Amino acid sequence: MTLRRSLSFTVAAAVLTLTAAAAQAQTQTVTVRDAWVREPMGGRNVTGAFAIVENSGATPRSIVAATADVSDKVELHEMKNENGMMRMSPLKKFDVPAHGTLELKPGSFHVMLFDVTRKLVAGETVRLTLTLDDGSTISTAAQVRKMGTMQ
Ligand SMILES: [Cu+2]
Repeated sequence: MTLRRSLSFTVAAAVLTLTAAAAQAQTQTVTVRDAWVREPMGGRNVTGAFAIVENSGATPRSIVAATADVSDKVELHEMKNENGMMRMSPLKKFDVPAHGTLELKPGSFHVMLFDVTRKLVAGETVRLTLTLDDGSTISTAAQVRKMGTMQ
């Protein structure tokens, strides 16, 4: 009797653990890869961060904020060609479609870092954290690269 009771407790605990794991896996459908930061030009302290964001889930998600360990002023930006002029404007969010990809890249959507607190040299890494609309965050190491090197 005692053995049977302890067995059923064990099974219940295992089921709870599995349920928790499944719930966690469900919230982690958005992943970030190939994150990089452009080495600031000419000693400036402003630069852009880029990455590929993938959503393997059935729910559209959006990125609503970003932070970096080298800047206290980080904005979500879009660069667009307007009448032959490249213009940047801040956005409130980036959409990551269900079963889709959002590419943050030069000349398009990007994360803008202002007042960068230290000199960034190619090869170093910056910690970049994206906040999703469900409140979860994704932290990634973004490699500093010189402009024009896309490897
Ligand atoms: Cu920008």
